[in-house]
Amino acid sequence: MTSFNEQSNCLVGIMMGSASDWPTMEKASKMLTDFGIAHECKVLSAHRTPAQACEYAGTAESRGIEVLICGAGLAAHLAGVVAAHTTLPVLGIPMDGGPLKGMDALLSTVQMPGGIPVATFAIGSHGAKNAAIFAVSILANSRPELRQKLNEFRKAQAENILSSELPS
Ligand code: RP5
Repeated sequence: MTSFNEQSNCLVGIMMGSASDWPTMEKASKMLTDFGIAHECKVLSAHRTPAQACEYAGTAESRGIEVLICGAGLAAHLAGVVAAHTTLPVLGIPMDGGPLKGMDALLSTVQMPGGIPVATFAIGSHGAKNAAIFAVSILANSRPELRQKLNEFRKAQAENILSSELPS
């Protein structure tokens, strides 16, 4: 069985229920890379590898991780199960796709019973991107250089919008 007992140099753990989630979750990974945040990406399922998913969640804090980002689709229980095994902030991203286009995953992720919170983001790629930015803003609370990078990111984003040109 996989064991998660080595200290990590990563601040963020990205988990996803299936490798098929990677095209979406890659957006979160890329955003963290852009901010220079060390992170690791794992395929671990609440349903199909429950013991390993719980072990990863339960050992994350002691291994040095500060934020967990979880993406899952369909009856998406990963973020909730992970949150049940750690008091680290857990950011949940409902995957799009499937017959219900991600509405099933959205409701499964967001409707946590009181006491075990999951911060739930938009369905799909926008959620993945925003979860990573939100992770940066959490980490920035104790890292002024990251706060500075976030402010620069916002400024560049605004300049990009203001300089948009439409086809004539
Ligand atoms: C969920 O089931 C995964 O997170 C994925 O979004 C969905 C489908 O998984 P695969 O059948 O593609 O492995 O647990």
